Amino acid sequence: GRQSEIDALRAAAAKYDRVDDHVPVGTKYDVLEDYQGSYRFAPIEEAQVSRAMIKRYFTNMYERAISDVVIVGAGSAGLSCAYHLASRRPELKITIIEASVAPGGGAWLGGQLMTAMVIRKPADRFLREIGVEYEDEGPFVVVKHAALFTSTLLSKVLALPNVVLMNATAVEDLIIHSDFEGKQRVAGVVTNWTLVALNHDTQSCMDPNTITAPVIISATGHDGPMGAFSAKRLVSAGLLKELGNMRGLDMNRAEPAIVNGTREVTPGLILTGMELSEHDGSNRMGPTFGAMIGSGIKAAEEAVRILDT
Ligand code: AHZ
Repeated sequence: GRQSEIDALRAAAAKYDRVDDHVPVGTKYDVLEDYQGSYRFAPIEEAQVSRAMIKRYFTNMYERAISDVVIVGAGSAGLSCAYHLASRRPELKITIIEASVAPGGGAWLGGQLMTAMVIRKPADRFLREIGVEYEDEGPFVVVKHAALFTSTLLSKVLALPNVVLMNATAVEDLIIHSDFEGKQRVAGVVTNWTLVALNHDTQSCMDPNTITAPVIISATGHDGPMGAFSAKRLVSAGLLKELGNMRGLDMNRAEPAIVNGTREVTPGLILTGMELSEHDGSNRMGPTFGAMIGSGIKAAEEAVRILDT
């Protein structure tokens, strides 16, 4: 009857996330998907667009100020870790902080700006899990474009309801607490919008923000303008004597060293991906990505072990 018609119209109107009082509840939107020149959109107010974004962004910031796991860096290792952890533990609040506007790190290309991506077995199992096609070359597989791997993985990670990704946001420092015996533990990260972080030398102090979590997983890559962030901070904070520094390229040594070495390097902080090579002084592998997947999965399992004990 009339009441169910009104309810249906209300439900339709609610989808537009209205600014209160502007569009009367029950308005039947005159939309038309027509590509012959009569295409008509549902009406909108500019403030509705602002509020739709602001409300969600700041709700995320508010809720994720206390997270279960923070992953720093959304490259191939960080994203593999996020997928493995978030898909298996839906109750965990997993927050990914990525300094760049574009998540994905170095995994948009294979090597030397070429497109194909090589992944050594047995890490090909992960490709089947996320549904990325490849060519089998015996000991390794080849994905036709690294962007196919990265975009698929990214879309799977972002579709998981327990994951929040804050990109264009840099981790500027670690929160380090001491217990009554003086034993130190990484207890969170200090964040700022990347454009603010880039301007610390040109502006007076622009203070950062914080996120606390029982487990921080750092996946910021090897040394570079931003890379190896947490490993370097452990040194300057006095928690690590010196960096091992990434060694020369040796694919057969590098990949197992990174996967098997992935661990909680200091209480509360797990290192994964190429950041670990700077901490441990292990070799680089160049453009072969199986170790980033394996290390990300190992980091996820380490996080579960810490959270469950
Ligand atoms: O933007 C960085 C990138 O997306 C991000 N990042 C770095 N510092 C950050 C900070 N706060 C927030 N302070 C930060 N985000 O971390 C991401 C690192 O991704 P990556 O692709 O550089 O590292 P990865 O370890 O995931 O993958 C390494 C891939 C490599 S390098 C290599 C070699 O040189 O031989 N071989 C492989 C497979």
